[in-house]
Amino acid sequence: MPAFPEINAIAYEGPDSRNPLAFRYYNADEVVEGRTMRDHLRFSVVYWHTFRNPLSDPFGVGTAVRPWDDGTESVENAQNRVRAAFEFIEKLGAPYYAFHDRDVAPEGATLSESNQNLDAVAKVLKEEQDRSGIKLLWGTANLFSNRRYMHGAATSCNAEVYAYAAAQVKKALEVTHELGGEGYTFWGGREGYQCLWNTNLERELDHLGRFLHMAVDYAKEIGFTGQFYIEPKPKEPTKHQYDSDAAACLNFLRQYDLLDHFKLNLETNHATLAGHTMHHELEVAGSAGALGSIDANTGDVMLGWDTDQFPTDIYLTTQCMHSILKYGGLAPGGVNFDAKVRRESFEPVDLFYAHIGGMDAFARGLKIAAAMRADGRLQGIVDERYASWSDGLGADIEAGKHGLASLEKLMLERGEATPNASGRQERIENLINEYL
Ligand code: XLS
Ligand code: NI
Ligand code: NI
Repeated sequence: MPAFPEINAIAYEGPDSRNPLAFRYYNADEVVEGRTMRDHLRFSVVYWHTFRNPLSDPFGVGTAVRPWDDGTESVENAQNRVRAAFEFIEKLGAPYYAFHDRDVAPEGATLSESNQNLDAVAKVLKEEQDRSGIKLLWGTANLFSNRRYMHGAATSCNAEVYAYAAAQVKKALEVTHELGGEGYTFWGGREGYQCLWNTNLERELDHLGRFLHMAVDYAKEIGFTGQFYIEPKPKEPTKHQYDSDAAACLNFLRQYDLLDHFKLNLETNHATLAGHTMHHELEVAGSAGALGSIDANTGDVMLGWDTDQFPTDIYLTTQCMHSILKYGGLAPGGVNFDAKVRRESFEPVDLFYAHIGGMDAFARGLKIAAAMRADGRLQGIVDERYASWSDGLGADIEAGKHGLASLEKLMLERGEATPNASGRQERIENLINEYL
C-alpha cells in the first residue's frame, strides 16, 4: 500500500504554474554555470524531522498524522517506515537523504540488540536505495537523546558513557559505509556545559579531540572515504556547545590536528542562534577551505530557539548560493533540509509543500546568484575596493617585500594615507534587489 496514494511525482511546471504540488523554479536538468541544478543543489531529506518528528512541543503532544506508521517501536514498523520514506523522497525527486542511527531503527535493551535492529533496518534502506537510486548524503549517531548522555557523550564526565558513544559511532560508521554514504556528521548534541563550576573544560575538549581521531582512524580501517563534518551550534540543549560557530570549530580542528579530515556542515538556524548570519558562517568556512555541506532551514525572528523552519526567503537563499558558488560548490555535501513542518501542519501532504517550497527557494537563489556572477557588476565594485592591493605598494606587501621599518619610511615620506574607495554598501544593496 502506498503511503502517499494521492500524490504523483512532483514535476517542474514553471513559474506560471498554480499547482501547489509542482516546482516552479527547481528544474533538475536545467544547466546553471555548466552544471545541472540537481548537481549544484544535491537536495537531501532528513529522516529525523520528516519521518520521526511527532510534532510535539514542550507544551503539547505530537500532532502528526502518519498513516503508514503504527506508532510502535518494532523493527517491522521501522522497516515499513523506510518504504514510506523512500516513496516520499522519490516522489519529491530529491537525490539524497540523511539519518541518525536511532531515527531509522529502534534502540534495544542492550547495545548488541540495538546493533541488530540497525542491521535489520539498514537491509531495507539498502534495498530501497538500490531500487530508487536515492543515495545517503551522510549518516550520524544520536549521542544526545538517551538518558545515558545527560552529561554529553565524547565530553561526558563518565568514561563508560564515552566508551558507549565510541561503540555507537563505530557501528554508525559501518552502516554509513555499507550504504555508500558520502559523508558522516558530528553535531555536538550535548557536547558542552550547563555549568562551568562543575566542568573541566580542558579535559573535555581533549577527550573530544581524541574521539574524533578515533573516528578518522576507524574510517581508514574500514575503507570509508566519505567526508567528515562538524556541525556548529552555540547552544540548545546545553547552555554552551563547544562547536559554537564556524570560527570556534575551525580553531578546535586546528588545535587537535583534525583540519585535514573535517569540513563544516553549516545550519542557518544555528548561525542565527550564534548571533551570526548564515552568510557570515559560509564566508568564514569557505575562506578557510572548510565549507562542506549545509543544513538548510531558517529560524523565526520572533522566536529565539532552533525552530528549524523550511527556508523560503529568497534573499537568504541567494546569499547561500552566492557563497556556495564562490567557494566551488558543495559536493560531496549538499543542501540538506534539516527542517520540520509546524505542529499545526500535521497532514502528510504538508511534508510535500514544505520541501517543494524549500527546493524552489534554493533553485531561485541559485539562479539569482549565478546571474549576479555572470553580470559582474558586484564583483566589479569589490575589485575596485581592493584595487590598491593589485599592484605597487599593496602587491609588494602581499608578496612579503615589506616590514614595519620600510613601511614607516614610506609613510614618513608620503605623510598621510588617502582614502581611495567607497564601501558602496547602499549601491550594492540596491543592485542585489535588481536581481530578485
Ligand atoms: C540539531 C542539529 C541536528 C544535526 C544532526 O539542532 O541540527 O539535527 O543536524 O545531528
Ligand atoms: Ni542540523
Ligand atoms: Ni538544528
